[in-house]
Amino acid sequence: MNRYRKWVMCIFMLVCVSLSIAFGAGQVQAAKLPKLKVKGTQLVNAKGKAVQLKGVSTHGLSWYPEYVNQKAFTYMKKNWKINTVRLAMYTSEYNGYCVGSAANRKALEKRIDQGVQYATKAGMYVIIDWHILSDGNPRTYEKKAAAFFKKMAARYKNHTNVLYEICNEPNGGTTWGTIRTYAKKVIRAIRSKDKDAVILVGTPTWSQDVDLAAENPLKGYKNVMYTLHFYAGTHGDYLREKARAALKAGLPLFVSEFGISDASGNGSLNTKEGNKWMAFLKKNTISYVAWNLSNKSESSALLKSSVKKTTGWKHSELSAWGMWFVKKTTGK
Ligand code: IDC
Repeated sequence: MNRYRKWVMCIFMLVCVSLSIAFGAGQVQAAKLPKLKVKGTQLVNAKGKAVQLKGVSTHGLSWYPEYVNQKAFTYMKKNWKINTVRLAMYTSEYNGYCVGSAANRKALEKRIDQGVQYATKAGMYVIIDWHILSDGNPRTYEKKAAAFFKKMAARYKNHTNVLYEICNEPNGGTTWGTIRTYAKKVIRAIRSKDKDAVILVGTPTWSQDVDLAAENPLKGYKNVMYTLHFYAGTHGDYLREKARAALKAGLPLFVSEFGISDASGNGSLNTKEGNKWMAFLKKNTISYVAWNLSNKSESSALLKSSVKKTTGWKHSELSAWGMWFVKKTTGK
């Protein structure tokens, strides 16, 4: 009898231990993706090994909120083999954060929070993108940006998987000097709450003039990278030359948005130039994020416009761009 009891106790304890390990490990896996940092021009993990993030950007969070859902993120991680989602929050266009009501701002912050939680649960990195566009100068809403990022950094300082992109695409003649001034303010706001999260800084001319940023990069801050955006239908070798020059000067680059349509997000796809870009990114281990997860009737949408599903897409439900991109990430 005594012996029998001992065995029962033993088995009971074994079950408890394995359950807690399984549960604990699950949580660790979700909440604790390896922290990233920047070393030289390269994004690396804690051991200093080069990391290349591969991801998808949402369309505007106000335009296409339905794709911010757990199943979509988990599905893309598993089936598209990507590890990053970018949450594109427009500041000025269509119910943007800086032009809508307080209720709209609250709704956007809630969507970001959901997006971060879904990405975390799916085991993905997540970029919070302050998507300036028609407001070409990031200083237009500088105070709002600093307050926003301070709030986000306080909220997510313990998330090892959150990156901050502080100005999508400065344009309209905004100089690197102006962007640099803006960046210092916003980086300070983030660093007051989070000492080391990776921060992505936009560059002049819709995040193309990385060579100009390389001439006078931000100094005294760690884990800062500079964004390079390209659309292969419009941008070819001359832009890769700028990137090469920037890398040579020691500037860490991150492709937080790209497509193979033309720069309007529409028009025909240039797969030949797209292939050249992918080879370039691979060679230099540069992270990349594809524009955009939606079924909008435009060639830069990853889904066919007839497809209403918000997850579980079959291959045939992807647009030509979606098929091309998923082939790149899966190798199939
Ligand atoms: C485009 C969207 C389009 C939307 C427009 C708003 O694809 O549906 O109507 O913005 O102005 C960028 C921008 C990105 C653009 C995209 C395509 O970061 O917001 O999205 N693009 O034009 N830079 C280069 C191309």
